[in-house]
Amino acid sequence: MNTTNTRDAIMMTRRKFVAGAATIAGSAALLDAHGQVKAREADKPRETTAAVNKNKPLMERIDPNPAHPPGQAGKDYAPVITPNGSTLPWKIVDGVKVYHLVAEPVSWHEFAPGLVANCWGYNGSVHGPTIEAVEGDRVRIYVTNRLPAPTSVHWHGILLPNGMDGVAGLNQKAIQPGETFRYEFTLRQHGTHMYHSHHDEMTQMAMGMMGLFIIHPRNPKGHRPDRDFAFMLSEWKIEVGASRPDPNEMTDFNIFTFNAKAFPGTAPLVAKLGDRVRIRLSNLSAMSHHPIHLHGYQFRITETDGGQIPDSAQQHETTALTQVGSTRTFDFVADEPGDWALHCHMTHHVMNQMGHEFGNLVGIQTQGLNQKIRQLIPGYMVMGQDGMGDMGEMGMKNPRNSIPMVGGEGPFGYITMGGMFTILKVRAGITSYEDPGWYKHPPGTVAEMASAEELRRDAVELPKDLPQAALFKTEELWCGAPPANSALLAQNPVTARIKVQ
Ligand SMILES: [Cu+2]
Repeated sequence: MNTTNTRDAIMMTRRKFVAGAATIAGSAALLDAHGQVKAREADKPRETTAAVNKNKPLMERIDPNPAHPPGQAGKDYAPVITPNGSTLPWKIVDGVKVYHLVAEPVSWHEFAPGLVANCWGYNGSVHGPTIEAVEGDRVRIYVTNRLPAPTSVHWHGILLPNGMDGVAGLNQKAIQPGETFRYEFTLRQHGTHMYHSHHDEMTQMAMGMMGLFIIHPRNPKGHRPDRDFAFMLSEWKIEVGASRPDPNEMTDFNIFTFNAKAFPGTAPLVAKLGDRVRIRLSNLSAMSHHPIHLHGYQFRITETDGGQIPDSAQQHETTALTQVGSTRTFDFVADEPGDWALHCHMTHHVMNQMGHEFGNLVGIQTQGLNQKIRQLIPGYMVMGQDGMGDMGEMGMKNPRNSIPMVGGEGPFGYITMGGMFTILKVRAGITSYEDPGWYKHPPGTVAEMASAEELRRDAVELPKDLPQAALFKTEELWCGAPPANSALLAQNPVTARIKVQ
């Protein structure tokens, strides 16, 4: 399409629009019913555009919302970061940003070291790459179907003509295997949005078919973020040892992910001290809402996928509840250095596969139980008597293709978290955003075991019946040597009695 002609067409449309609006406003004034007036006004641009577009071939029809020149990274916006993910490349053809998504099976997506599965995604990744654009951009997105099943793509939360909305059967034909469809629209909003399959959603979304769609403002108000992180939250059922997610699961999910990764597979978020940080959360889980909690900071939720929240209405929070099918964006200044947890506060969402199917043994004294059960089940291992925190670090051999309930090594021992968990690393004096390693705390700023002298000084009375857990922590139950740095064992006189049962 010739640029000059387009501009003329747009100008013509605007004139007609203004004229049409005046006519409608005039007739609207005669109407009593406010609702009718509103309905008429909502119809205006479409009627006007329809008139302009009448008898024009499809490719020459104009959008009611004229496009701006394509927004440029660095000039018009600071690119968003998708931890553990990527941004979909595009090219510009005649002023239109052209993208190409390929819906396809993705072999052996790794959720965390030790757990891989055959999923479905886009362009070889699970979830699909992030689509990034600028308000006012005209976008043309080709979708090629390499799946063994029909599919379609819905642009979730994005304002667009009805025929581009992507609900197979309702707004378009399903894209059959081997076919390529074209979606094209002008972005009339900015914010954090999503895309996902809208054909056999239950199956296709459970297999991973979703991604982020970030639209930057054309004329941003205030400061741009220095670090702009975007997450897709999702949940999966992958039976221990299975090689595919189970789309039929309705309630009992066992893998919870940030950008399709479970801790310790999640990348840390690195910021320099003083950076303005934005975190965008979007949730396309099958069934769960996720209250995502950031340690060490207060923040303001600045927008949802329904738009910007006026300054006066922004609440200060430490947790952003992101319900299914929606997004939440929050901003803060990273002014406190350290390694800060960022995680879902549903406690079962910060665990991995193997926390689900055990009897409750908390509080049960289990000494000798291994031997008895092993007479019936060779290799049986008792676990859970002190909670599940030890499970990851026991060093037990996991079943094939599975990850322990929790876990990753931290600077002070095992981090008893899994699933939707990652770490915001705020550092002074860093020159790159590479993982800076663990935070080095200034001396005297780490919680540690109280000394006898301190307890005496502050007259802290200890209960008489302190747990003697070390009595029961035999080598066998620790599945190897007891942890050398256990404060309990180091302090407890029963250390010498630890033995193999
Ligand atoms: Cu959650």
